[in-house]
Amino acid sequence: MQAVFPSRSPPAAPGVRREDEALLRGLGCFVHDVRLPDTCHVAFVRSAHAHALLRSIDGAPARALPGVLAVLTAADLGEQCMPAANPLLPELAPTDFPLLPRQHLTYVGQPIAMVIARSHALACQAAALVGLEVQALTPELDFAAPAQASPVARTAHGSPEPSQPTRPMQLSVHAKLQLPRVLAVALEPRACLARWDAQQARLTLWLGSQSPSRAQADVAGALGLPEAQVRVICPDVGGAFGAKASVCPEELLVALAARHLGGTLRWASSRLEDFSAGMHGRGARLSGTLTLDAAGDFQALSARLDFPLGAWLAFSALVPLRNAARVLPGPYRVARLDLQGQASRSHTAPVNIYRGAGRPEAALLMETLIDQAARASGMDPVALRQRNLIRAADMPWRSATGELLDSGDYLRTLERACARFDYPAERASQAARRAAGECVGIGVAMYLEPCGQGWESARVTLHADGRVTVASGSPDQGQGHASTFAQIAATELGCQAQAVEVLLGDTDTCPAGIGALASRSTAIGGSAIAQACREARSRRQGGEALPLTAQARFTAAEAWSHGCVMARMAVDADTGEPRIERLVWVDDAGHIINPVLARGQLLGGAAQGLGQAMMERMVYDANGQPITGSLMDYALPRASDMPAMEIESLCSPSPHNLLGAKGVGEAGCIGVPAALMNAARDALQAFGEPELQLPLTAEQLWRAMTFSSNSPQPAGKGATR
Ligand code: SMO
Repeated sequence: MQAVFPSRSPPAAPGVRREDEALLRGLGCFVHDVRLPDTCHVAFVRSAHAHALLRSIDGAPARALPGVLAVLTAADLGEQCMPAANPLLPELAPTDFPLLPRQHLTYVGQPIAMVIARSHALACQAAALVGLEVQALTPELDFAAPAQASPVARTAHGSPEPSQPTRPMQLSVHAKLQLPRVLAVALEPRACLARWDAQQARLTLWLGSQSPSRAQADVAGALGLPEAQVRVICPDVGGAFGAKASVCPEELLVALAARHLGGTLRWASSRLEDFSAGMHGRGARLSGTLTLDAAGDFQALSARLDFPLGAWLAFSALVPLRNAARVLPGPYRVARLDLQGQASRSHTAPVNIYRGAGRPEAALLMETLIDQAARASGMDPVALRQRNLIRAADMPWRSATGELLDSGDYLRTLERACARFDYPAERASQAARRAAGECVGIGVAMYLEPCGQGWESARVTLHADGRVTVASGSPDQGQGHASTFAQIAATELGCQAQAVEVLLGDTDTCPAGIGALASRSTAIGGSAIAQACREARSRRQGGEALPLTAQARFTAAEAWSHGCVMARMAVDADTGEPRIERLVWVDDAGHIINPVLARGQLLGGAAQGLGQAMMERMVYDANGQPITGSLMDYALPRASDMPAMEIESLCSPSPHNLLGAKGVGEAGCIGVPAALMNAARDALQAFGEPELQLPLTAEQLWRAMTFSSNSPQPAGKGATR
């Protein structure tokens, strides 16, 4: 396969996104904007208990309200279960989860019944009138310790016994990390609109989704219909980030109820519903031990990865555990590896993929361990990394977990970041500020961003009048795919991008696809477009009459982006208030098609990564009640929280796809939190090796300084950590 880059790609006109004008002028079409006649509205009656037995449901008072059409329960809609999780791990226990419960309530926010009314307000009002008789039970929660229930899935990676005797170990460091649960707060909460056409026995579902083909299969499965009898349309989607990758019970219920009632139904999640019953992210507990020999070479990494997944498993729920286990030990050579991971269920909202999906966990654990090892051994953290990075000459590299890293010069990236950051000068200035009593830390993190496996498809039509239509299975949720895809097609066909119309997010007009996930849209989806264009072009050159249509399905071996983040953080010695003073970031995403869009992805990922590192946290109380239920309780970063970032892109083209492209969407969530964690730990070095966790709140940093054994003040009596 011949890779073509970068000479064939014209420079992108700066700032040109064909999506922007409509979106910025309020002319976009989101699910909310789709208007159909005779639409009725759905509100869900939800569990107030994390664990309870449902004794009875009394829908009569709600039904009595004028304008209420129905109150539907499991007795009306049947015993449908959620589609099974993608069986990505070998030991997957079956976990049937009913769309509506007959008896068992297993998380706060679980839908119990649905009320359908003429208006949204009326549906909500009636839902509050539905009488529930329940018997509360003790919930099993998973915040402090692994859930008691047996794991639903496991994974393990180990190295064979080394052929040569291992060198004497010099030093072992150990880290325990507890990632907070967070929410992928999209601008647009979940929403869907379902229309049942009784004559054609066909359902059309407008849905905010990253994977229309997956949603089509899941909805068809729930309805017991052939896939062709379900059309999924994803109009403009206001952000997804993994949380809109898999269907939720509410969406399948709206589809079932539309058929049950023979009409058109709309459901729009409130922000509170997204917080309490939407799909959460992260929340893993990680522990690891890194062992070095006297020279500083990484001899062994052992790690335990514990991923609590909540009450039911979304289709992609096992992806984070699988990714964390396969991405470790990151871009480093480690002589021996022992990784054990498990996923478990508990009485909380479900946890699914969220931007990075296991990659951030792998980077956080490995990079924390490396900085600890540097402090314990007295080696410089950059020098320690330099020593252990996989060499460019060894690419492609088969990792200890069996992954094939395609390309990349990790040493060059680290060196470039050091030069850009002016690392020696930064260390000198840190020493001077420390001598003057300031707490200042420098954090380094390197990361890998594997960019998706499998296939994507495309269809390209050349019209007689010179226009081109491109249809892709990889939809858009704000990334600007139409701009990028038009640019790819224009480059391949030698036409103007303006002549290229792009169709996305409609199972009737687009070919099937895996979807916009795992940083894969450009590398795999874009390559499918390039392949279809090449076929169309050669058929045209062969004299075939127009219009002509070429289809392609492109299957790629995985591309691996990587990068390095360096951050300087000051911590106020009196209040613990952290301030990110500087952030330098070198990312290598291979051949970049559209630098403006790629930079947007990097910045957006960094904002979400910074939020997770510094402030975001879903909190449950001891009864399993979520107590962060709004944006008043849950801290999202604002523009003023973002430091100035210096971003540089390097290019190690991937040999695994037609464009030399890699992914870019998740990098910010992967590298930034790890660098900020290391900067905070470095800032607090004078206080020993405090066990910091994300988010790095002022309170936590203050406690670490105030109650550490190295603290100048005596530790307070009530010290809790
Ligand atoms: S977490 Mo992504 O949408 O694969």
